Amino acid sequence: MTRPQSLALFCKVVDNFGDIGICWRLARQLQQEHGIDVALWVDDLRSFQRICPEVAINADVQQLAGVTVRHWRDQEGEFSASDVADIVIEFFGVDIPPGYITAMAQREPRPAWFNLEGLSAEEWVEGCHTLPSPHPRLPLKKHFFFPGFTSKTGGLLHEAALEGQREQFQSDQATMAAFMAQFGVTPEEMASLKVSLFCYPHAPVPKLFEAWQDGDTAVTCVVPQGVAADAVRTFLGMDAKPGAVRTVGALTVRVLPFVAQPDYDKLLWACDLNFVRGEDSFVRAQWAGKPFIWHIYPQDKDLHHVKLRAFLGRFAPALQSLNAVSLAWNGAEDAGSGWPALWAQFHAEMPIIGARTADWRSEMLANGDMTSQLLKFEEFLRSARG
Ligand code: TRH
Repeated sequence: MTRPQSLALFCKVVDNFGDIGICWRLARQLQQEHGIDVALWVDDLRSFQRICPEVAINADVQQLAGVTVRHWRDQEGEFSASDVADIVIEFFGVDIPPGYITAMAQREPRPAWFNLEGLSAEEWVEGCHTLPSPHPRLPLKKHFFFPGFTSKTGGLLHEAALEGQREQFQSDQATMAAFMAQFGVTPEEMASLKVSLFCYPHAPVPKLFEAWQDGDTAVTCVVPQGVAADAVRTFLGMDAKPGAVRTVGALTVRVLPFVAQPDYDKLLWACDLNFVRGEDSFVRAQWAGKPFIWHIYPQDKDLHHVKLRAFLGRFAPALQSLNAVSLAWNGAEDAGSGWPALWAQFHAEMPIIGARTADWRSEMLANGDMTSQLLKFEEFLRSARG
């Protein structure tokens, strides 16, 4: 039984950076840790460039960190069986080119075909993880693969070297200070409560800013360019460009550039509290081991509130201040004018929340990393086929 040598990963950027953020992380890990020849097909190179500045936005094909990046346009009729990889992954159920699917059916042996789904803490995920879905016409079977928070799901993306890198960075104050200083963060700001802010535009940022500004604790909020742009511009009274900074009361807001993906990890590691969103930054905050607040991607009929509650129920059902701030931040409960009290309770409980986050990280690591789980499942399917 030969091990898979090649893999094609198809990614459509629906919006924002999570789709390409996750696919780029997965592609690099497959290549670097498992020696697989990866072709990453992506339709939006401009978004990709925001998280990976080395991306050339006009290149049809380019090599980046050992991965072949292909600009996915409307390539059709260009595929033969020999173009098909050993493993094919469609991310979030994107429609991969019909010509490629036809070529998959012509290939011997057939490739393993996965639909890599979005992350949710809901219970039904365990029942759907690894379910097959036969093609209606062709001799092909696709399997659903769900990341998740339990041992009955595919786990979370986590690179083998990540823990060591984080521990080294966090144990060295000078390295952390130098990292933050490149964005203008001063020693005085380093000594304050450092908060990174990444959220969708509808988050109640002005309420939180008010609570911080009127509070007793010096807070430095670092916010990458483009995030909560209206609220940040209003607070600053000027354009929210990298380097812009203003202090009002106990709060300093400082705008950073939108950093490359590996630096975003360092930002999370260097801060005392992280506001994150979507899927990928949400997972990275869990690995950072610092208290975090999740702004979930909004969905119709408030389905995201169900998902948020499912996560909080697994992560920290007993931590009241964390639950209250998370629900209010996501509009699942109305905090009204109660933000100063919510923040004060949360701030007081930050040591317990931090300890829980570190325990949670160990629990999540014990589930195994998603990339290895995916390859194990592929191996299982191959051995079952004989
Ligand atoms: O950008 P997002 O809102 O992406 C979302 C979610 O993934 C959502 O589930 C999906 O359905 C939707 O896109 C289409 O948030 P997310 O998932 O955290 O992705 C952000 C990526 O950007 C992540 O890889 C971290 C990276 N990043 C940087 O590289 N530099 C930065 O400065 C920041 C703030 C983020």
